[in-house]
Amino acid sequence: MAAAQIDAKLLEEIEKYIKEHKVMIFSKSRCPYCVKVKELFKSLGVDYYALELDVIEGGDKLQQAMGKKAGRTSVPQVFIDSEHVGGCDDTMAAHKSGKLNALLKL
Ligand SMILES: N[C@@H](CCC(=O)N[C@@H](CS)C(=O)NCC(=O)O)C(=O)O
Repeated sequence: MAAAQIDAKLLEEIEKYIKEHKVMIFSKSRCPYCVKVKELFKSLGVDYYALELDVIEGGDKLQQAMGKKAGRTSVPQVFIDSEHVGGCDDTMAAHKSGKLNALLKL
């Protein structure tokens, strides 16, 4: 398969995850920033879906493709109702500013 086709397939997969889960976190199981955002959502009583890219097969490829979707390949990357919130710092800032609660309709 050509590289462009592989990229398109990976992006499609990313979009599917984002569409299917109200709160979608692209994460890694041992990443402290990922743990922090998951703890935040837990403390808010909000369900989320975390895809642990270091656990699933092909997670590294999805992580690279995330660069095209989110402009960054670091984890975590958080999406709420398909809106890109960002990484851990962005999510914490959004919580502080009230944007997160607004997105979550809390
Ligand atoms: N400032 C970033 C820090 C995120 C970060 O440094 N994540 C590390 C994992 S703990 C990362 O993505 N490293 C590259 C990798 O794991 O491939 C944020 O707030 O999300």
